[in-house]
Amino acid sequence: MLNRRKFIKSTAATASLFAIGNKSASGMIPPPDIKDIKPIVISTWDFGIAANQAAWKVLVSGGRALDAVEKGVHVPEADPKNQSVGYGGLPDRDGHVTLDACIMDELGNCGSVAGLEHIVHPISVARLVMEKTPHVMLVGDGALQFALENGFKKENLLTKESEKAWKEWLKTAKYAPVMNIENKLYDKAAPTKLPGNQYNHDTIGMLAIDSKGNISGACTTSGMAYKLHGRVGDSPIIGAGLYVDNEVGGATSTGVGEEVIRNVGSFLVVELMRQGYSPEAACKEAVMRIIKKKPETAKNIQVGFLALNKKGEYGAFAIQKGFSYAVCTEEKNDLLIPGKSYY
Ligand code: SD4
Repeated sequence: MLNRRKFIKSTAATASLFAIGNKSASGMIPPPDIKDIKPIVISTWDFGIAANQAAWKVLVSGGRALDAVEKGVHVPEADPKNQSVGYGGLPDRDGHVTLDACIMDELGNCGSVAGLEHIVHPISVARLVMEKTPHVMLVGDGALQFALENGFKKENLLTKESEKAWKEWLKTAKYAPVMNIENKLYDKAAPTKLPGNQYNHDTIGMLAIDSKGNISGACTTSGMAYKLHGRVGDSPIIGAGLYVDNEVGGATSTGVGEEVIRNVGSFLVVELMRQGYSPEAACKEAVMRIIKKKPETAKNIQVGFLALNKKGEYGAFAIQKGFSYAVCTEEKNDLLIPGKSYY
């Protein structure tokens, strides 16, 4: 039971969170004045810097946030050095590179693919699912068939480096994710020198606001390295790895997808922002749900959330230290910010 002191403290905290949100009597957050709207793009991890630059080109020329996030995440998807997204991603335990991605626009439209093989840009397949079908999600062979029917080229996504790392991992075949390896991975000149079982996971989640004030988001990954064939993480699941509500803002996640799915993480972050939480406070609360439910598990895993509200305010929070995100605006280009963390 709450004692009086704790109650006063939590009431005060709630009040200040509501003050941040500036809600109207109807409970809705009033939209910002159109003249205050400035384009912005944010994304997870170090590789977000290059991805944001590509997205920014679209935003600065008056393009739609949806196009910006698609173009933005194409950068890590096509980069063979990035072993956690798209081409060059680390395979599952059977040697298949299987990709998960989803995209969501300002109208609440969304599309997703999971367990997609042989296609360098799963995000664009997800967008086509959104735009050309009455469905939200296609998986596995069906997603591949749909991609091929729509002109995508079948390619081998397993690079020599990733194959070598997988073969190294097969020697012990021990699935032991090591947290905080994510942001070290990308910059490594010779990543295969890391012991195979140290490859963890890493995802790009991107959120953007365009000059009309509309928000869209994208999330794409090769998922957990050496996962069971058929395993799907949070990244292609709307509400878990990504959620956008144009009245409120957007959120995305990275880290151990199972915990994000269990807590419907990104939807939770957006709903907390709707209630008046700042982006960082909303991300922190979502992280705290994971920690409260499974404190022992949480000690050894990483989950990070990144959020952007309708006013262009952003924030992040992760379980462990080491999470970073990139921000690109008119004033700040390529800024990389360490996310705050519980530990
Ligand atoms: C997954 N959430 O497949 C993804 C992986 C990830 O940072 O985000 N890693 O569970």
